[in-house]
Amino acid sequence: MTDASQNTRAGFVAIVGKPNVGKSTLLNSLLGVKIAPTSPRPQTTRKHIRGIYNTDTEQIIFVDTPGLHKPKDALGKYMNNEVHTALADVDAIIWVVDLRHPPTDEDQLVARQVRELRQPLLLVGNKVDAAKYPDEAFKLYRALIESRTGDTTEFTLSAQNDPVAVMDVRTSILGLLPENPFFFPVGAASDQSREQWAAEIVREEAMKKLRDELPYAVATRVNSWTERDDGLQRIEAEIVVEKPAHKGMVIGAGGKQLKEIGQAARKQLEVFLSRKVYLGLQVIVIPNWREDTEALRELGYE
Ligand SMILES: Nc1nc2c(ncn2[C@@H]2O[C@H](COP(=O)(O)OP(=O)(O)OP(=O)(O)O)[C@@H](O)[C@H]2O)c(=O)[nH]1
Ligand SMILES: [Mg+2]
Repeated sequence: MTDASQNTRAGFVAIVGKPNVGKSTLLNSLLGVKIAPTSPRPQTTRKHIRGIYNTDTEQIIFVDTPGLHKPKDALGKYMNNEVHTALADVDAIIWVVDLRHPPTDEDQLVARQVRELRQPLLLVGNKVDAAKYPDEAFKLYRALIESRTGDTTEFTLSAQNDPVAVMDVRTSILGLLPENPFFFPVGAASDQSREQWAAEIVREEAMKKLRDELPYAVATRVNSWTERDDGLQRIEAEIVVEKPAHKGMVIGAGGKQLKEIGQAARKQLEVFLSRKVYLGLQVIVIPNWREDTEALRELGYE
């Protein structure tokens, strides 16, 4: 064979599930690098993120998606739409479920979607480390897709601290890849820009620190990123809130909370970039941005 592409296999794999089951944690573990934000709050992921895994002859493009849920606003509708788009045209699907609990309505919502798809399915029972009755829970999830005709492979694992089991998932996917040329250049772990990635790290830290409804009212973006001669990365970012009253709540008394968010985000950025980072943070108001399609677009949700 003279055409190198004939020796390669490559394909897309969507990671779906209800909010907070550990989809993004699993993606990061599958790749061995952190590209997606994770947090204890549901609906952390807002738009699909592609993560790319390469061997010499194989390429898996994982597509992490927002948790499927009943949407309350334009942002929620956008998030669910991201899931449907990601499911079109994939070679395999990973459905992540939380083994600590039996299925809920939101799991049913996901099950209804994956039941209809013919591609191979990997049913991943996650958080086994914290589950009391993992086998019983798994049976209930399995029952939701009994009527499926496509192949299903089952895994029970902890996405957070079970690298061997995560590797089994990856190996299983490598066996499913169709013959294809690589879709992305070798070397990049994600197709996000460094600005998008950094903005997500800031949002992750804001979501972890803020309380009540506020984490959901926050968006982030990076406006500039420059490198100084001595290697320092200078990143200017904005935290966007939807009401003037939220501004002070994010900043906190004496600016304490904003400072904590900034410090935590800077630490993460420095670890992953292996560079010193200066992170400038501003808080701005875009009124009701979650309901405003124009603002959503401006914030990268398009
Ligand atoms: N105990 C335990 N916790 C986990 C495991 N995997 C993920 N988590 C935790 O579950 C929470 C949600 O994880 P995420 O990866 O953000 O979940 P997600 O499914 O991407 O959530 P959304 O993006 O909101 O839909 C975080 O606090 C994780 O640390 C696991 O294997 N065991
Ligand atoms: Mg996520």
